[in-house]
Amino acid sequence: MKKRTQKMAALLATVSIGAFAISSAGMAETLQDVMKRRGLSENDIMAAAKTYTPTGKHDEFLVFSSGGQSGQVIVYGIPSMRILKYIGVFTPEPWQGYGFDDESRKVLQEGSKVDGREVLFGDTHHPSISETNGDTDGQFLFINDKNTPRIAVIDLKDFETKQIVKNPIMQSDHGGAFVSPNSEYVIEASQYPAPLGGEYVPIEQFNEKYRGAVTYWKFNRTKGRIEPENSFSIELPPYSQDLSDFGKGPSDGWSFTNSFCAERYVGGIERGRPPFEAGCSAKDVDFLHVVNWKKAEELVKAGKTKTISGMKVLPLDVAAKEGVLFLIPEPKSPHGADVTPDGKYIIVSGKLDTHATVYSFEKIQAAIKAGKFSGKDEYGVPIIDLGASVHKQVELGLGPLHTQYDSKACIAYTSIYVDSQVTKWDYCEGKVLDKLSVHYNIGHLMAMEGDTAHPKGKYLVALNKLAIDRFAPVGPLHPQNHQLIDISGDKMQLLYDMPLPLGEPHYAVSISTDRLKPSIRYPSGTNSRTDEKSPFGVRAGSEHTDTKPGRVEVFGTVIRSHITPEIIEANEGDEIVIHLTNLERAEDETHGFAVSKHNVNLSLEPGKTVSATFKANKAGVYPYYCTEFCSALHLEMEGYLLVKPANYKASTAKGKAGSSYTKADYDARVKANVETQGVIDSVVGYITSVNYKDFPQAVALVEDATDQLGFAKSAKEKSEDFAKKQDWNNAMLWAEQWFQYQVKTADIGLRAKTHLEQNGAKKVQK
Ligand code: CUK
Ligand code: CUA
Repeated sequence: MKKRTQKMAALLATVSIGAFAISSAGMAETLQDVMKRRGLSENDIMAAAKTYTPTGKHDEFLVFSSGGQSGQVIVYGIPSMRILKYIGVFTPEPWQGYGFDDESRKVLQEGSKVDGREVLFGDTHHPSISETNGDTDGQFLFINDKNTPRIAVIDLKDFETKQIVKNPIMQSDHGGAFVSPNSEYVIEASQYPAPLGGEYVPIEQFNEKYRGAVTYWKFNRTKGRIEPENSFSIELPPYSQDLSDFGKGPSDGWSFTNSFCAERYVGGIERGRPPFEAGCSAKDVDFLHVVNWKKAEELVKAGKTKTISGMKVLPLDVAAKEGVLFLIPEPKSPHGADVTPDGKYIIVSGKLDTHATVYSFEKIQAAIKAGKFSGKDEYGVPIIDLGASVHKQVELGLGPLHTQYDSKACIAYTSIYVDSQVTKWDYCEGKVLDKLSVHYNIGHLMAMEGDTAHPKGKYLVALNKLAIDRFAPVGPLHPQNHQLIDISGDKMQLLYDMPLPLGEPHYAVSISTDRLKPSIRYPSGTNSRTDEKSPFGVRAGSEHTDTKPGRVEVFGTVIRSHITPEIIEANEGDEIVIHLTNLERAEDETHGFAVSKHNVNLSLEPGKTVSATFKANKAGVYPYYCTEFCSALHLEMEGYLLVKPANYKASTAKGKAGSSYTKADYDARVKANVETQGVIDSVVGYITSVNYKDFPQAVALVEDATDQLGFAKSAKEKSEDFAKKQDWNNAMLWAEQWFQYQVKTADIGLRAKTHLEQNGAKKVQK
């Protein structure tokens, strides 16, 4: 017993000598020595200095990267390139309990149940942050799934997926998710043409019956959800629509979607036909779709739509006739359509052309007004003359793809796929300014807030398709490679290679960290997936279990370091429903909950209520436990699910669980507790002797410690009650529980003390 108290004092001592220990270590090597030993140049040291982020310092920008086929979103910081989080979106993610608790499974299943099948992966391509006046506002994140056309809504208050909407008319998508300047709509354009609504039509009727489409999903910002009933689509010709962008400023109210395979070619290698790749690139031009979505919105309101699979669709002939849809030729198999920050131009690059084409919105409007069309396509859509709408065409390199913008006017960066380069150029003047080689085969690239009305410049990330020789080999499947580039000067400088172990990420978006205001806890008893109070949340002391034939329903809680209840009894074949509420208020005090040999793994962040429903299909003894190392007695945060066989008769055999204790045990425990209280008092003495109230982090820790001390007090009272009744067993056990709360108090107190010492707390006059 004495030993534990001594340990506590030793712990306290290490806190005060820690600073000395650090300064005495590592004196031998100089910076030059390290450079020599590791073969680093001065340039390397400069790059390191520009990215290295010391302990405790935060990144200037956060990046939300597509996680590709992993169906997740990857969150990392810039300039450190440290990964902060994977957000489960279209795929179950066990650590966050995503797809394992009933609440999140509902979100996932709403999006993953497709015609009776369950699709548990997503090919994520384009994330997009909600915008206000064309600038990212940090409230919501959207991302599309190319394979099973869907859009997910992630709330950036807690970085959780809240909603997945399936596109009922498309069979694949690509041109999403991108938001209108005030996030009224999230756009999703189809990729591979197919009959709208998913019916079967022979491929020979491709031109007649196969179609593309673009969907405008109505976003309700107050609710934080997409409203399918207020969303609409526009039917498009069966060209392979590719990427979309919304206009802003002068071009607000319009959207732009490029396409490839305007040839409408259908391959069939096995039938002796040349492959898709030949037929889809045979002609010199494809079409940029120019859409007046505000006008489309009016026509939808006026009832000019047909309904396909519950979706309001503006028919192609109506869109063509009513001035909603126009086409402009674009050179050879383009990829990317990126509106400039001022909304005056749209840049489209041809994958098989060395040029980027800068379209002028003003010229496009003039041509439309004058009715100057070079003709119509087979579906009656007016075609605007390329020459009449182009501002500049600039030769950028082999295989230009995507474009991002700088904080400096007229400056753009375009990824050059075949040359594996980034080209920096001036789209106003049509001049190339700089080129930087990257490794290898860059797809998208991303500048800080580089697709908004006010890009921040500073850094650029190249999202490379291959990693080949960049990292230590880890088998035939290589990591992805995101390369950080400094764009603050005239010349671009490569700073850092980050391997990403999830892929393939296509696009990423960034935001100034200070624009994000995520919460650190939920109001107690919250269903985080609906943002509402859970009907299953309970407060401390009102935990209970409802048992009915065939069903056991538990309303429990978790808090350092126990789960209530600790024993759950059921019969073989019962349905078990466990609702748990995390009673913690303290930051980062997440508990987990897993049940032996069952597919149950929950994550309970402070305040959250989650539920698990499963079948106890086999009799046995199943330990359950907390999966997060939450406190010194984390391993003891455990319990038993006892599943009795059918027709089980209670055994008459005598049995015993645990040890028994005497008055001497109790007295020794109490004595040790009193000494521990002395340690706690000294920590409290230090904290209250300084200006801790000026440190919000310390204030939060002190609040938590006060909570724990309150629990210690009530355990102490219980032990004293039992002592009065001379029930030494219970008296001793409650005295031990009293000690456990003291340990938690001391642990938190020491954290506060360390924080205050490291952040220069000052003595105050009492
Ligand atoms: S895409 Cu993959 S590199 Cu889906 Cu935006 Cu261009
Ligand atoms: Cu709670 Cu470990």
